[in-house]
Amino acid sequence: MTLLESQPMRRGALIIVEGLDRAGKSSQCELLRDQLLTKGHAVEYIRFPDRTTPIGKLIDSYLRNASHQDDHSIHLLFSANRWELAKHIQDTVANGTTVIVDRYSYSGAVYSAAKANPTLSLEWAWQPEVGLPRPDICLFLSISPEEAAKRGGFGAERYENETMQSRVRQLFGTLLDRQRDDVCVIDAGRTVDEVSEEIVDVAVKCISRLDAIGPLRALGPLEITH
Ligand code: FDM
Ligand code: MG
Repeated sequence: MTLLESQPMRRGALIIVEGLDRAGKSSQCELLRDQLLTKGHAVEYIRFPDRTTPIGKLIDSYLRNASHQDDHSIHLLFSANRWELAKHIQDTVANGTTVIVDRYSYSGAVYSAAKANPTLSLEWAWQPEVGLPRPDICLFLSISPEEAAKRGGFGAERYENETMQSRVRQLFGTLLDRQRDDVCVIDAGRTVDEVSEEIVDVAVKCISRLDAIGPLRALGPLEITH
């Protein structure tokens, strides 16, 4: 038996980082990537929306308030922006690389549902996510409104206002409750190093559990809790 036959390739993990604006997602994703690389893991870091694709450019223009879109239409574009990378994520993970993703379906469903459009419920918003690669773990960076306020004012993009942010906070709670198995809530109100240490620890444990999880799974429909 050759070495290759005796040691089948282990897949990478799909690790999602979610949270409200100013929770420190992007900095923590970069720290996690660097730490995993140092530990010898192959890692790729992806952010959604991916503003570089043709669909991503439409999203970018919408977020900068440079264009208008119907709520359902922009919602489906955000989802399409994930679908256009789905195969790449599957292949990358299958080739042994861990993929860290900054925002995913949870942001997708929650931000759209937070608009309180009567024909755009959380359930409606989740539907186009069904079948996308399912995260092995979703790290939710939790931050209080007080701590968020301390971290400076809002930016100039769409959704960066108090009304949206408080609805987003509430809906994240609802959604994460329904996806409990895959979610790990991280107190992001601590120092960057403290938060990073916990995130790396959870990520490493997730990677070591991959054999038990088996192949990459697909996102299912929202669980009905009422
Ligand atoms: N956002 C992000 C959505 O509304 N739907 C989505 O599917 C995703 C991935 O886009 F306000 C929102 C969340 C945020 C904005 O994200 C841009 P960043 O991470 O703040 O750049
Ligand atoms: Mg932002």
